[in-house]
Amino acid sequence: MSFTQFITQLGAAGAGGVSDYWIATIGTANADVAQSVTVDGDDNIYISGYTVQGSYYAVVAKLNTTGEVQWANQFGSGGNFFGRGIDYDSGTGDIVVVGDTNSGVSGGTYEQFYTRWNTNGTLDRQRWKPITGGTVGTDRAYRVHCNSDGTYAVAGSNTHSSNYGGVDAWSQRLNSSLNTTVWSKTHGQSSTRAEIYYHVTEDNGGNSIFVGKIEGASYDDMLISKLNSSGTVQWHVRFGNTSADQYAWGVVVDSVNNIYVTGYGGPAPYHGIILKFNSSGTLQWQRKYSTGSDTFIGYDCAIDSSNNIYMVGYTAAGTPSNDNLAIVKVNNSGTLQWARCLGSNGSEATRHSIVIDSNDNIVVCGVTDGAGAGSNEALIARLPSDGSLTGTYGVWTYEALSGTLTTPSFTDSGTGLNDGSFTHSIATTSYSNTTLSYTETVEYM
Ligand SMILES: [Ca+2]
Ligand SMILES: [Ca+2]
Ligand SMILES: [Ca+2]
Repeated sequence: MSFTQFITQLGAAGAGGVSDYWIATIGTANADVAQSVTVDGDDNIYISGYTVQGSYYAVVAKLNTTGEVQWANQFGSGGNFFGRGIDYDSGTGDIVVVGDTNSGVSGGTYEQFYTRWNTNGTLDRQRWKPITGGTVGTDRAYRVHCNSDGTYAVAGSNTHSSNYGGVDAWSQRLNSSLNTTVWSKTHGQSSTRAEIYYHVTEDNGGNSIFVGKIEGASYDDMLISKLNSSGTVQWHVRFGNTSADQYAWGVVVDSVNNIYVTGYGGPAPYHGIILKFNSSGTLQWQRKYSTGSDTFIGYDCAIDSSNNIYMVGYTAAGTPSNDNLAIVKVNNSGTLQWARCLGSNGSEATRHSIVIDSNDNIVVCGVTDGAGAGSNEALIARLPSDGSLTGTYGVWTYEALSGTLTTPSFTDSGTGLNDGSFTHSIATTSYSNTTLSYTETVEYM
């Protein structure tokens, strides 16, 4: 299989005749989706996601700082592979990608897989979690974080019969060889209600911070959990209200271990949510970003060297008047710095991911069906952190977004969670891995 890349440059060309800022699409005539983005020590960009070529295949790709693909791999065989979380391991200099697959799983359900890649695109190791007794459940791996001690934290969910009922939030650490669990925990209410961890990061004390959702009697709330390096729960917070759903999809910490959580909530039209907690789980401030009668959905977040927080998501506000990627920047005190909207005539609605590189540039990824080779395309953009370079570039409009940042009144209503061990084995696998060829078109605006 081969794919096509288009790069649209923003602003004036730099020393090498190319711009530091750009919007790129990568994909085939079928659906191609980017799920998560990270950067290495040289600010090269790596994305994980998937492509639909009959079955779903995981895709891992590297782009340089001017947006050109360096390599791309299609991973998987014998079933569907959803590439989801990606993170750069500064200890080994490798890239870790996790997701889930139904390959080799009876009953059409899903198990987690874990992979590690050298920065030159060589697959270093591939593992998966086979079924280990009990019922065949559906397990998901949404995000991975490479910890400072060389272990890997994975955020996900499981429906294993040894859990507390229904879907449970699943926290775990894998060892540095990706072949055994350091610890693995399931977190659930004593009911069939659903709990899920969508994201994980690490604070400066080696603790893991997991965020996601917890189902209530009528509505869902945001779930934020701190576990120490041994997997002992330090605290859980259930944040929201009883009149609408709230979900947490992004988490970062600052240099003094404050925790920032992003997501979205209802009632419709939905709005973005940004919360700040201290390291004890005590709320410092809470914000709601609304685009009026237009939906705003917040997902991932990132933090720059000045402790500004960037929330990425999508909104129906702005031009073109359909779903467009959106970024909201607030400072450490929760004051709005700017909001921007990046869109084409197609839809940019997906679970976007964001990272800030070593020069405080913004890198986002997601999807578009308004540009590129056809159907959905993976979307990657590198943008300046000062919000400049707004304008029209080919099919793209990058512009100021006029929304309001207010203070909502979400509260912690207590989680009632049980925390138990969820032991499982990890097996070596040999799924197919194919290096992809591509053609590149660069548009200078
Ligand atoms: Ca496509
Ligand atoms: Ca449950
Ligand atoms: Ca759009």
